Amino acid sequence: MKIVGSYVSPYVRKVLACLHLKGLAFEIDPITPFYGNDDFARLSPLRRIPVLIDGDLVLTDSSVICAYLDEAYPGAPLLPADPKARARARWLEEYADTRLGDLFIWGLFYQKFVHPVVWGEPGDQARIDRTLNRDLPAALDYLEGELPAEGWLFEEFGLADIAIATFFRNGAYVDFEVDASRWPRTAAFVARALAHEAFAVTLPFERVQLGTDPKGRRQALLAAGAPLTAETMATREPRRGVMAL
Ligand SMILES: N[C@@H](CCC(=O)N[C@@H](CS)C(=O)NCC(=O)O)C(=O)O
Repeated sequence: MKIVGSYVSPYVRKVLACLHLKGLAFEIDPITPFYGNDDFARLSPLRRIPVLIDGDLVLTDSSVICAYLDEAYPGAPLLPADPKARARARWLEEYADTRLGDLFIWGLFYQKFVHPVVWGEPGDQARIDRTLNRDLPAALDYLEGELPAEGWLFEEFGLADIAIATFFRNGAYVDFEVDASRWPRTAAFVARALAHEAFAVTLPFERVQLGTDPKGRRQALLAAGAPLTAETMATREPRRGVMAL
């Protein structure tokens, strides 16, 4: 099985955590989506990461990938068994992918980190302010009412926990911390979930990915033990994405 996409992407991290829970081995081509070549564009029509390649099957979109993994590799289920609980888990996954993705990635991480690095110009400060002052607090109010005081959303640690927690690591990369006095459950849940082994195993590779320049990155990741593919779909020059940015 192959994964295409940077260790630092929250959607890639989500898929890697699910692969870890399932005990599935994989190789990874950890590219940033804006630096994908024509082969990447053919595999991922929206030029987004993650991409999963399993034999002759190519999937793009973390939710589709995780659903496939759960159906094709039934050990260690990612969703609870009860239909109502499953539906609620899917909703929380969808909420995280869409709303938390919009806030943490496009509102903060992209503006504060990716945009300056990739395009060499500052991100949208008005959007950062709106995210921090208005939209993210509203999302945290919602999560505070949904997340458990202890343990996980459902009996076992699974997809819904992963889908939510992954975004907070990108938040931390741009200095966002949950205010524990205002959102105590959320702050404790995020700390607990991100400390889970499924997230801990890829953290060293994230640090390498963030701490090295593109020229030395593959070598540094290999030296750290990352299971890299032999070939990469990375290019030197960035290209604008297919979607809004
Ligand atoms: N719904 C998709 C979202 C994936 C996504 O937005 N990935 C980002 C990286 S974190 C990306 O590839 N962005 C490039 C772009 O949109 O041009 C999923 O769940 O996989």
